[in-house]
Amino acid sequence: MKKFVGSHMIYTYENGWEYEIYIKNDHTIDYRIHSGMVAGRWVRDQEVDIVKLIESVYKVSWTEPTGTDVSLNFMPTEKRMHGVIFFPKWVHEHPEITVCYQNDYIDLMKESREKYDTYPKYVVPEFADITFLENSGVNNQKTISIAPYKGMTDDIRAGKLK
Ligand code: FER
Repeated sequence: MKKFVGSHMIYTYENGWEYEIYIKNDHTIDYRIHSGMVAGRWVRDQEVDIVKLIESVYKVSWTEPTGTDVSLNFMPTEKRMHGVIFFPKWVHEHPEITVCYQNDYIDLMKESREKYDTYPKYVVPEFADITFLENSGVNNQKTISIAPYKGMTDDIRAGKLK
């Protein structure tokens, strides 16, 4: 796990959705969503389960306050990952409610998951190419500290956002 913790990655799913994740420590992630159904959503200090499956293959799994479940398998040496996202019906129907800095809207997420429908879930299983990979250390508060904007991932890849 030592090598994986601290990883800051950007990846593009085969459906075109672009995501960014920072493995903050062995049980916490920060992330930003740059394109796709919930583009603009960003989250810090999400509790997750992280395991090393075999050499260079890591699994990150968690459930969101929205009720969305996520399980991601990273293969950094191959620059590939595979993710499965299990969206409650309501997130698929009202994605805009979840597009925010979630840390400031936890109560709204919890109210919405009770108010709207959960089933049937919308399952999105996709491979992705990792387009940026860097280790920014453990518990770095600066790695993911501002809202996503158009062109941000290009700036990160160009080293302009340090
Ligand atoms: C990812 C897929 C989904 C990811 C986060 C999510 C950080 C979260 C989705 C949601 O809460 O809506 O690859 O990486």
